[in-house]
Amino acid sequence: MAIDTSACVQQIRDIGYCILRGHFPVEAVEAFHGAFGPIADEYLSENAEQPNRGPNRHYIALPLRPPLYHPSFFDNDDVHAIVTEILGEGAYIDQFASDTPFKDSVHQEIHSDLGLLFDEEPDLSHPPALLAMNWPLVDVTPERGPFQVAEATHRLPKAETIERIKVGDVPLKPLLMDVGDVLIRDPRCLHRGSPNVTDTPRPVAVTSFMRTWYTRERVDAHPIPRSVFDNFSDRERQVFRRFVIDESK
Ligand SMILES: O=C(O)CCC(=O)C(=O)O
Repeated sequence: MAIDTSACVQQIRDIGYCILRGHFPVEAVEAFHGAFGPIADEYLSENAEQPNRGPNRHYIALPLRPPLYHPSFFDNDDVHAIVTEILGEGAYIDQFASDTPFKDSVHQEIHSDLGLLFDEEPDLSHPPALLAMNWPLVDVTPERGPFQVAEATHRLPKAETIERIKVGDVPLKPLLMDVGDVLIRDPRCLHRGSPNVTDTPRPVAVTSFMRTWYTRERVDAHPIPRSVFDNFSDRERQVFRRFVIDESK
């Protein structure tokens, strides 16, 4: 189905996010999910007792190789159009990872995924320096710990708005998504992960598009195998240009 990318851009500006429904091929996302299982198992064999996103919730950096990598995720005309209209030409990716609440995860604190651009003006309202893109590897039901978002909070004073959310002045909306759906969001839009009460882990893929001038320390990114990078389109080479290349693979 054709996407009205200008409408998506407007939605991100107005409410902080948009969802492209049924946008990524289901088979590609299912193949990603199949490869994610063993990676998560290996990660958990060492880290299960040290959850890094709250109880039974893990952020796991991922290697960019098929089938975790698929061109429909990163060489996507609509995603590219939306990102470019908001962040300008030359936006690049600095992150490829996953967020997974497992059984018995709990509500996270309400938060933004981004520090301040200008410490001296914490409440300065400005356009986004980066956009996050998430796509679920399983259908996200109310029981599987949906991402909850407080719409239109991305340009409001953070501390005060978190208090308003806590007292129920601003609602938190659970985003129910199916495999193939794609969330593009301003990471300042206040949100939290909710509890997964099922035996089915709920991984979502995580990537971030950055304005050309914006950088942050990343210690978790896996180098991209040379053989994978060499098969990228020109646009993918451009977007992954700041990743380290592993020349041995
Ligand atoms: O995946 C989720 O439900 C939310 C994850 C999140 O916001 C975080 O860990 O910072």
